[in-house]
Amino acid sequence: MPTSTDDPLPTTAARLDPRPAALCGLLGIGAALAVGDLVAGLLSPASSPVLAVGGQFIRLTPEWLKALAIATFGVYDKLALLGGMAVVLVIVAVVSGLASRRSAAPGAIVVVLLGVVAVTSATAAPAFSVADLVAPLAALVAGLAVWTGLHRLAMRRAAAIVAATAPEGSPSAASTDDPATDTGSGDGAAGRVVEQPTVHRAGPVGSAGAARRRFLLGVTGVAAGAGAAAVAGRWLAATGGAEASRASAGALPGGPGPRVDLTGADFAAQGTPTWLTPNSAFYRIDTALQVPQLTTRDYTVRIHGLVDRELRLSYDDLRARRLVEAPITMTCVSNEVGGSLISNAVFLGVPLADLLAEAGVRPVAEQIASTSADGFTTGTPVAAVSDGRAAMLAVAMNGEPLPVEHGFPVRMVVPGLYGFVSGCKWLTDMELTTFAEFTSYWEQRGWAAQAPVKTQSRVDVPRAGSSVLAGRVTVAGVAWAQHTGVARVEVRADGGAWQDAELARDVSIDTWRMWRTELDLAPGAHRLQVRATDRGGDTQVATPTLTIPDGATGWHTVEVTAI
Ligand SMILES: Nc1nc2c(c(=O)[nH]1)N[C@H]1C(S)=C(S)[C@@H](COP(=O)(O)O)O[C@H]1N2
Ligand SMILES: [Mo]
Repeated sequence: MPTSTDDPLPTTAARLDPRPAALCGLLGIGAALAVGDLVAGLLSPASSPVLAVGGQFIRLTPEWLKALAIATFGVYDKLALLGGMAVVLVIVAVVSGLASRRSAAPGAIVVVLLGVVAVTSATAAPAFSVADLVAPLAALVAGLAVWTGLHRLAMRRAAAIVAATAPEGSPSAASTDDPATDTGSGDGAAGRVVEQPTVHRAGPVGSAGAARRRFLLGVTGVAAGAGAAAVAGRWLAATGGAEASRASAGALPGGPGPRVDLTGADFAAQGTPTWLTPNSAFYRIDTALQVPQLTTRDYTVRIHGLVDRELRLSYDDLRARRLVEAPITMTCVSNEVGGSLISNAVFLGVPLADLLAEAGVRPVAEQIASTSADGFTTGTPVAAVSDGRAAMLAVAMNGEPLPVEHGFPVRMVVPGLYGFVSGCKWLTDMELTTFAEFTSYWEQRGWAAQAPVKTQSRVDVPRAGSSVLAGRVTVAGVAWAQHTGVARVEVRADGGAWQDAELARDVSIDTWRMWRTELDLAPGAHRLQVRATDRGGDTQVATPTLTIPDGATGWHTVEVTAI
């Protein structure tokens, strides 16, 4: 430090108060994360240290905990994870600050350890590239710099306050304005004062004020800088080009909007969902903490492996091909009986059969191993996409380019298979392979390799736990037997006789089908149940089973009170 006022007092004996100590910890770690986010926003959004660690956490989470998280938080599971991480980080930051009241070392060690966790998480990401190390390393350097800098300012502040409040006559309380009494402190600064008595020099009270101000300045500066860096990083990540690319993806054939006759397809007026799910309400499930930001310009999908001719197709190549439009109900294997992880949309895309025929799939190929831009994988049976169903590489959903969070610019959709074995979003690679050769993301975690959607039905009204007026009560909901079709839905109260429900118009065997009926309910508590039968005559399985490994079974049962 060049001037004496910068370093007025020794800090060796000082001890930080808990509050400034905790503040240093919070700001050190906060600044690290903010710089990490900013650098990631500039280079590659998914390399943000928070997202990298969150992603690694998701990959390592045991199945039971993941199932519990989805059951508890549903589509907000990622928000819950980030919230949990924030709480843990705040605790770690405060504790490491409090552990550093005498020395900066404990906090510095914590910052380095967090940096190591971020770097190892980044390297463990399936789509890792060396550039993804820049953000966590920048975070580490920024964290260390801010931590040591603020800690030093806090120590000076503490030392200055000790000096200012020390009892009269103690060496450090001596006024440096009076060199004659300044015999005890013996530090370099005081020495210089002795040599230059004309220089204005604040006394301990004045220098405590200056040290306080400098710490305050440091704290506000770091807080403002970190806040700005975090906001800029988020903004850069969110405007990674995907939304802009989507906006200019080009007019869809036939103009906007799905061409499908919706008349009589639902009983929405009586409480079922609308037959078509608006994109904004379509359920969303994926492992991506940061939605991959792809653009149509840079997009290619490679089709290779057990084929005669490898294909590499750009977005324009795909758009120039024969496109088909089909309504398809998508379902998540994690959907509990009665759950809401099911939605229906009209998808537009290139028939998978066309692409596979052009590539020349070898007879030994059993499985399509699909990879997403973020490294997620699905494994789809070749047989299922070769039987004439509307399996496709979708480019549009409900008459709009695919929403970014639903896989823009290209995803796979296969009617009748759960999403985890068929619905690869942000699709960049398809390798024809065998079941023995390839194990998909969820199969590695104990889920099935093959998973056709199980026939299911759900009561939407009356809601479970609700009260209804005794007498004739409207009961309505949805049923699905994808790629077979719903032939019949039956409802009963209190384990009594099954009663046929009225079915809405059948638009496609690949979509859900709405139903409604009326039941006579006397005052009191009632258990309502529903079951569906498919066109092959198979009635949905009564035995309740877990969602893992290949989808829940059982009859949706709701308890209501008639009053
Ligand atoms: N890239 C990627 N694709 C993915 C997933 C994922 O985690 N990452 N999840 C799959 C699962 S489990 C389901 S149920 C569907 C959900 O598709 P949606 O979010 O468009 O409803 O996407 C599938 N495709
Ligand atoms: Mo899923």
